[in-house]
Order: sequence, then structure tokens, then C-alpha cells
Amino acid sequence: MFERKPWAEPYKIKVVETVKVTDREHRLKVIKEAGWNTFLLKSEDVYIDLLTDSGTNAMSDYQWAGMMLGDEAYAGSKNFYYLEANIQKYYGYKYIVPTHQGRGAEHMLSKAMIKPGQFVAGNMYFTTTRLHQELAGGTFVDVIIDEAHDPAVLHPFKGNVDIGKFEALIKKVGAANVAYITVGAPVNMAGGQPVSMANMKAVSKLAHDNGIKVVLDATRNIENAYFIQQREEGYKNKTVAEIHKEFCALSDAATMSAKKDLYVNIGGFVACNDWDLFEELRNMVVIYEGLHTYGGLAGRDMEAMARGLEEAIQDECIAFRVKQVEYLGNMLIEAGVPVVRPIGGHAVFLDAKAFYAHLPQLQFPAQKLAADLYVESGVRAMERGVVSAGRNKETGENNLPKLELVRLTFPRRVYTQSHIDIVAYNVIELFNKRKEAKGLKMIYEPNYLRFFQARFEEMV
Ligand code: PLI
Repeated sequence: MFERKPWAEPYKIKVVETVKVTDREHRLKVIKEAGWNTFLLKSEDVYIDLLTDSGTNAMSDYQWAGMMLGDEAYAGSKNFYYLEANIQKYYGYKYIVPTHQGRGAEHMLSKAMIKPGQFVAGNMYFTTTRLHQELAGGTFVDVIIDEAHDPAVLHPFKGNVDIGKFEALIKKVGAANVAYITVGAPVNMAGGQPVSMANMKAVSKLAHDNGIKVVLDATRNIENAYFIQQREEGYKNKTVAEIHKEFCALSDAATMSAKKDLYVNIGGFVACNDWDLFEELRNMVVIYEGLHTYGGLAGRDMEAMARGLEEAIQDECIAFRVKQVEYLGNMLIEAGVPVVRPIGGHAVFLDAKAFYAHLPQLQFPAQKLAADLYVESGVRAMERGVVSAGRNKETGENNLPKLELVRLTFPRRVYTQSHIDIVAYNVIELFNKRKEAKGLKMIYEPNYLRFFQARFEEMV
């Protein structure tokens, strides 16, 4: 009767939120008003929202109960100390500074660690991370393996750093001119692709041999630990919690957007092992975020983060999350839809260059595909291509990334298998009429992180 052993969400539903189904005519009208940018849609016009997994998670009853224990003192909230203890326990860093979200952490860390003119190595850029590095006077250098730039290549750890590229950078500019290397694990812009423990060890050794610090972007590191458990020799009998802590121990500091892995709607932190760096961050946080025991967060938010971490780190929790993403990915692969492979941890990424092969990159195929999917189905996704890549900070030319993607991102514990079936059905329908698609022209371009607010018109 069953083709495969059935599986289901490891939770049951206690509170529900009604979603609105709109018609195509309405969606076409509102996407035009939104300048063909899914970020500019009103969420009430969206049926299934796969824009991002950032802050869009469903919290558990355990987290909500914790919210009632919020200690909203200006200084020394007990929720901070609980959060600090949990981060020390599961991540292993000595010192923690809370921030309102990930980019607050990136802002302060970049300012504290980069001297103007220095280079920052990284395994593919992330939008906010690179911008903060540039605003601090640094130049980002991509040292990810070549495979990461090819959506079709199969590699179990496509997020790995190319040790040769990193070494070449150190030789070329001199170790003193490399502020640090940032390792994102998994790599969001590459399709949620993980980094192996072996690679992280090699990065850490090379960096430390040259006196260079390793900064982990720990935003989805629990997902990364799960991939290591599943794919890397020697890890299948370790828990995700053990692998996660071992991975973090290879870095000197971390920035974190708790809005992802930690099942909350807001929050972040920066953590490190070095007292001097901690002092600087703790000094800075009072200027930009808030006191060092709340960093822009309410006490209740810190409690929700601390409790979210306890849940997120459990093997069953993370296994379900990644399998849910794979479920959609495999349906699309079976239907011949071009997607980034292997399927990543937090999202399925459509390969818009192959999907809309007739559209040149500067007609923004991924931007258009995200908008068309919305018009056809009410499903909201996000562009991760030339618009997100922005412009070269020296020449002002458009950066033309090899990956021109649309991200179907999974909020945690929010959607069921039936929602995912609907998403798959609609993507496949759109794929079947892909040749009809027209490109876009950009008519408004913000100076920073243009993908959030840029506006477009459909070409005639
Ligand atoms: O959105 P923030 O400021 O909490 O976090 C910034 C951030 C840093 N690193 C990584 C890997 C991210 O994915 C990230 C935010 N990502 C968003 C908003 C996303 O939609 O993927």
C-alpha cells in the first residue's frame, strides 16, 4: 500500500493561523504594485510563505511558557544568564554578547576585528556579512571550493573552503593583512550546502598556523552538524549536539542569527573565547544594541532563545527539519525541475538560469521566477542571484554570480507535508510553461542590500 515508510511532523498543532487564498488577478495586481519584488508584498496576500526561515518559526509551548518568565530588568536579567549558560553548554564559547539579530553581531564583530585595507576570506559571501565587512573597510575574498558555484555538481560538502585558495590569499597579501576567515556552515548562498569537520579542521590549522582567527557564522550550524552526522566518516554514532560543539571548538568566535536554528522570531549573539575581543564587543554593544545583558532583546526573547536551543539541538528535531526540505527537493528532481543539488538544509533552491534559460542574467531570471511563482500560486519565495549579489564596490559593475537561484525556504514547524505538495505542484506547473516568461528591468535600485527594496518592471 505504501511506496515508502510514512513519516510525519514530530509535533502536533495547538494554535493555528488562517492563511488566505487569493486569485491570480489579485496577485498579479499586487506583485506589480510591489515592483515584482516579493519582499515588497504584504504578507496577508501570501498563501504559503517560503520567503525565509528567518524569524518565521513556530515556537513550542515550552518556549511560550518561558516567555511568561521574562525578567524585563534593564540590567542583569535572569533570562540572559540562562541563555549565556546554554550557549556555553551547547556552543562552547566562553563569552557571549546578545544582539537583536545576526547583522547586529556582524556589525560589531566586523568593526572590532577588521582594520581598513585588510582582506576577509570566506566560503562564499552572505549579503549582510559582506556588507558589514566592507563598511568596516575590509575586502571580502571568496575561497569556497569551485563545486559550490555549480548547481548540478554532486558533492557531500559543497560548502567546504578550498584550502589552496585560502593559502594563495595568505601568500599574496600576507597573513597580517587577512583580518580573519569567516566560515558559514552551511553556506546559505550556495544552496544550504554543508562544511565537513575535516575541512573545518584544515581551515582552523592553516589559519592558526598563520596567526589568523576563524570566525564561524553559526546561524544554521545545527543543520551543518546533522549533515556531518549523516555524511562524514566517523560521525554516525555521535549526537548532533556533540558534533556541533566539536565544530564550534575549531573557531575562535561566532556570529549568530538566532532567528534560524534557535526557533525564535528575533534574536542573535556574538560569542568568542578571547577576553580582549569580548571587552571590545561588550563596550560596543551599549552603543549600537543595548546593555550587554540584553543587546536589544526583551528578557522574554532571551528565554525563548535559550529554550529554543534546547529543542533545536535534539537529533529528532533537526532530522525532521532537513528531511522535510529533502521531501520537496526530491519531488522536484523527479519532475525534472532544475534545482541545486544535493538538496540543502533550510531550503530548496531552483536553478533559475536553467529554469528560464531564455532570459539573460541582466533580465533577472531569478527575480522574475520568484514573482511568477507568486502570481501563479500565492507561494512566496526569494531571489538569490544577481540582484542579491549587488555591485562590485570598486568598479560599480553588477556582480554576476554563477548561481542565479530562487530559494524556497522552510520556516521551522510551520508547514505540513500537504503544503509542501501544493508548492511542488505549482513549481512543476510553472516549469511546464516556462518558455512564456518575460524578463524584468530594474527601475529603482537602493544603495545597500538592494534585493530588499529594488523595484522592477516586466519587459514587453
Ligand atoms: O537576518 P539576521 O540579521 O538575523 O542575520 C543575518 C544572517 C547572517 N548569516 C546568515 C548565514 C544568514 O542567513 C543571515 C540572515 N539570513 C536571512 C535573513 C535569510 O533569509 O537567509
